Amino acid sequence: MADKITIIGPPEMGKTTIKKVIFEGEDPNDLILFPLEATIGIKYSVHNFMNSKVSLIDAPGQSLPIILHDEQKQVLAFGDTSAIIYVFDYPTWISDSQDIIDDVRKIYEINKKHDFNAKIILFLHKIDLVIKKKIGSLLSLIRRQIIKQLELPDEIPIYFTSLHPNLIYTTYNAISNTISDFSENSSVLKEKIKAKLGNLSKTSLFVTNPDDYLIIQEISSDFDLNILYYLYEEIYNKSKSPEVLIGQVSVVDLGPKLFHLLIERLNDVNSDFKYILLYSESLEKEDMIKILDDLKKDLNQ
Ligand SMILES: Nc1nc2c(ncn2[C@@H]2O[C@H](COP(=O)(O)OP(=O)(O)O)[C@@H](O)[C@H]2O)c(=O)[nH]1
Ligand SMILES: [Mg+2]
Repeated sequence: MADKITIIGPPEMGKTTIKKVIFEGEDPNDLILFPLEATIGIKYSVHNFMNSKVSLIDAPGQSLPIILHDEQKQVLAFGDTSAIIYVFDYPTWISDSQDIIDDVRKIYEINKKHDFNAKIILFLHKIDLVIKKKIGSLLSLIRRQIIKQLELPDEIPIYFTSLHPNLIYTTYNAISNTISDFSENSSVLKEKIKAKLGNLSKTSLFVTNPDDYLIIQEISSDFDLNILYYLYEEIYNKSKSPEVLIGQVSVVDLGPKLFHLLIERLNDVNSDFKYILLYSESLEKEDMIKILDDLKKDLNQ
């Protein structure tokens, strides 16, 4: 059975572009140069993604107010969905944050009222438009603002996304995290990685799939989020030719900080995965090798 995901939000936020790039393999550069026509009518499509079948609903922005007020349309758009992804962009958050908050609250109420039991997930999109120097701290601040203004009883996951080539992993990561909650293989790996990272410091682990999508990202609790966005760029470049680096710890210079990096193959353990990348500011080479060794052994059992 396909997992049904609804992508919704105001017009011009990037919903259809996300769908085209992530699920239909279109080149994001082409779509930024030649933007898509506005979506007219609710669009249904079915895709294969990470061993899951995903059925997508791309709702046109113009229809959002109608859906939010019409019960029948709500059942069409949100009934049986595993997840509702609400997309809004950075410029709109800056200029019209109250409208965004009102929409999300409304979706939350609808989901409760009809017992749809969908996960509500927020994508703050186009973060390439954020001034790069401040990106990490600014996004942490925005996350706190959103949570505070929403005043909801449950915490809603917020992902910061972009289709800019250097940041495209943010979008793959957000989508695959949403979907991997339904995919058994990657949730097992995610739990194992989480357990490994539990007591480590300033360390992060990433896993890619055979299509070079970043499908798992786990970071230790003290990891500097400012660095995360530089790391995406780094991973994007490394993933083009990782073979030379496999199995040996190298040093990566990320602005003010130096990291140790270890890449290992993971497709010998499970063909859903390709590489695992371990970045650490604190670990020694031997420890890094041991961590990935243990993790692979653990997965082999
Ligand atoms: N800067 C920037 N522009 C984007 C990004 N994603 C989409 N866009 C642009 O946003 C505009 C609206 O995109 P579209 O997918 O049609 O929006 P929709 O109405 O929400 O479906 C287009 O001009 C896209 O090229 C992004 O990550 N960064
Ligand atoms: Mg659209």
